Amino acid sequence: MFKGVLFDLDGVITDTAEYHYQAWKALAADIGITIDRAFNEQLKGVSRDDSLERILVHGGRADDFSAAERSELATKKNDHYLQLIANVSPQDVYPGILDLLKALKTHDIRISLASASKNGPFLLKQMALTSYFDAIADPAKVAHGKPAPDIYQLAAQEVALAPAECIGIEDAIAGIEAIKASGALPVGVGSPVDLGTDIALVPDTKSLTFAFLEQVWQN
Ligand code: B16
Ligand code: MG
Repeated sequence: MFKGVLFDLDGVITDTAEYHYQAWKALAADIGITIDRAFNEQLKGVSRDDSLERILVHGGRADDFSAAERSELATKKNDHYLQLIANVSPQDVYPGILDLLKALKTHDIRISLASASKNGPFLLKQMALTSYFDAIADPAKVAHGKPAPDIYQLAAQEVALAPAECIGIEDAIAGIEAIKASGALPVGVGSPVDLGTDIALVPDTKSLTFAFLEQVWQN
């Protein structure tokens, strides 16, 4: 039986992936770059600085900004994002997630957050979910962002488990790659087109039940 579940946040626990997209789209438009939802798939799970780099490369402007200007752009995006998430509440928790957290607690499974977002602790608090988490891995402490395994390794370590004893749940391809590289067992929320055909998938969080995770672990 698995001993821990390592949760991504944006796109798994709540729909903040949409707010990230809106904030990046507006920021990109300010500097003459157009991004669409297909391109946005490449930003999901990717750190703030790495997301900006991908947008600048996409718009052919990778050499146009100094480090200080990039930092300003990233701050501007985050300020906008913070406005968009200011009113996030327990009602914004995705269907099935609260029941899953409760079931994991009942079965003494450790719960750890493996989000790339520096806003993760704020969001858990807004959704009244903080007390369910035994640990929150701090993305500022890891050398490499997703798709590197670092944040999943740290999330497992923070609950005194090896990744191989854990299931990781993700909505983004960068995150699925990170889980695989860490040695944890991936479960994807999304489509085979976006996340691949070689892992367990659910179309949405309603299907993320404790029984489903047990079944995935046994297969
Ligand atoms: P922040 P996750 C990721 O969160 C988001 O998917 C990604 O879009 C975002 O750029 C990244 O967090 C950093 O977030 O700017 O708030 O620090 O999916 O790993 O929970
Ligand atoms: Mg995500």
